[in-house]
Amino acid sequence: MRHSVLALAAALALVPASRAAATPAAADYRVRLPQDEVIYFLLPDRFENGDPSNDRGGLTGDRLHTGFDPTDKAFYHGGDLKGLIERLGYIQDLGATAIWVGPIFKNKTVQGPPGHESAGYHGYWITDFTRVDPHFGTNADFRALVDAAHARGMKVYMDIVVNHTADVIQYRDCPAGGCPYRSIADYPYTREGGVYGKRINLGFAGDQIGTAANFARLTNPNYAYQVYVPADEASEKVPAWLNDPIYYHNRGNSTFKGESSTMGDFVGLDDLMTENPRVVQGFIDIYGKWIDDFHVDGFRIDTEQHVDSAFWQTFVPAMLTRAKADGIPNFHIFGEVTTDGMDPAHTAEHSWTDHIPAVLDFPFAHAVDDVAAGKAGTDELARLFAADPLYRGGAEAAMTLPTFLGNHDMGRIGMVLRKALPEASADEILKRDMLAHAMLLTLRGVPTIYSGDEQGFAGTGGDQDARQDMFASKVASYNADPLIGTTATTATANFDEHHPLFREIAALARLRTAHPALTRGRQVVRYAGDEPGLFAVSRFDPATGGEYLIAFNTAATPLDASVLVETRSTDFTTLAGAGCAASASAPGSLHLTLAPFGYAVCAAKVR
Ligand SMILES: [Ca+2]
Ligand SMILES: [Ca+2]
Repeated sequence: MRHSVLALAAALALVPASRAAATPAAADYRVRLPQDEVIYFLLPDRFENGDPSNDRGGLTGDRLHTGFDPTDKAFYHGGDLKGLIERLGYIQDLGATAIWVGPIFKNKTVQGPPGHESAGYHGYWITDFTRVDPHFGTNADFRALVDAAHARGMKVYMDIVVNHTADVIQYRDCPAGGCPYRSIADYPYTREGGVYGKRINLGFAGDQIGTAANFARLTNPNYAYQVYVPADEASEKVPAWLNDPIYYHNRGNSTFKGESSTMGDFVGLDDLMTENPRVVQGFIDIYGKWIDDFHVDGFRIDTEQHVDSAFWQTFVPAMLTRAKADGIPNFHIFGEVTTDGMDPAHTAEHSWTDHIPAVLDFPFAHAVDDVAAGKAGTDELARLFAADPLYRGGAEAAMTLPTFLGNHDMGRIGMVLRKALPEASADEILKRDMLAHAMLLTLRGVPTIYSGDEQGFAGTGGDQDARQDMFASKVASYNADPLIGTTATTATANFDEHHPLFREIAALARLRTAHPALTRGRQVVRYAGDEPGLFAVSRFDPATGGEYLIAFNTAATPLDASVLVETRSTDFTTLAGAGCAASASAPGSLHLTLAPFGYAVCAAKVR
């Protein structure tokens, strides 16, 4: 399997980084559609340290003041935008065409109760929405990053947050934190501290009447809790309007159920009153300016499902209009709508209620993880794709969903495989990891590689345990975790372009971007079963109608089968993997022989 992928890489004459910058593709990156991209997702703090002088963000003191402690997975490690710029060639060599950069905005350096502090190294605790966090560099560095990526024909997607800011607002009647959610029914907006409390906010007709006149009557934020902003943080947030507690829900912590899902604080983070038209306009101004000033190519939206739908229905069209006016016709927006399992109804529902162009395909991640780990039959994939018409825009829209195998929250594919198969050999884990990546890079959706997966990072869990450094790490638990496909560890830098996963991903990414059938082509499931074994689809070139048969064997045993193809597809060329017969056995039937965990991508000759 690997040999033919490597042969493919040679045939495609991989372009070294130094020459890649001058390829003609650089000129037309704007015309590429979202589904034409291969995305590489990284957290800047954990990717490359290009400037040790900014490691403490210009702050002094211990780690609770600077946020910097490269030995602790909960603190800043030193990665920055200069480092990312230096490594663009590596990302391009991998075959990625777009970079999703974790949030770069200025964060609250450290938050959390005594003894449980953590730093904003991940970027999701924003205080200043207008500037780059000093740990990562400057706005000028971000401009240099976007310009350098564009010069290579690569796109840059920003990771944005509107659901919450850092935890700054406090509740006097809940000094210890962990404040429970107080519902609208128990704590109406027009009473202070409960239904029998003092009358306040008279005439406010509720958060569902999104007019300026209605929200002008909401002047007292103390309906559920007595809120205050600590004096030393009174002007911490930028723009300045964000410092007024009236623009937040202030109802205590979300239980992630019912009303609290959109109105509760996400583990203490200040939850914005996104129903208020002042907040809607505020965020249109904030993020519109990043498009205007930096000409970024898209947004990944954090915690989308915890913001009311009306907000998105106004915000999304405003961003698309802004991007068009800035000469960015194919600006991509994809939201984070998480699912606990293979539940495409939930993600599709948000495509309708929020009018969001795309959502991260969590159901895809769950399905491929289950199937690649041998925990489910291949029919789980068939059920996933059968739900594509549920999305707003139908199966066509499903092609723009960023697909992935794992991430910085749920953990990596390597971790999933090892947990599911504790007795499996290192070689079997590597083969299953490659099979999962082959699915990611050939099936419908926009393949999104999580930085480090291409170097065999696994980890022991999600969140902090899945955020290993690409540069030499000082975190003991990261360095103790064996990597997949190499004897190296995270104690040394891992930008190895000869790693077997890197080489396979690079070859398949180039195969994908070279064949419109694999980026824009309609997909039809040809075979799925209720046990591990064969999964096969056909994808079709949108211009020629040429058929690409793509088949995977998720079982540990060799596979021999006949698969339905178009009757016009009589002769096939193997583009990756191995196992398709050179010609149909009879009209409409192609014979396949796949190795254990093998796959094949075979193109029918177009007559
Ligand atoms: Ca640095
Ligand atoms: Ca919210």
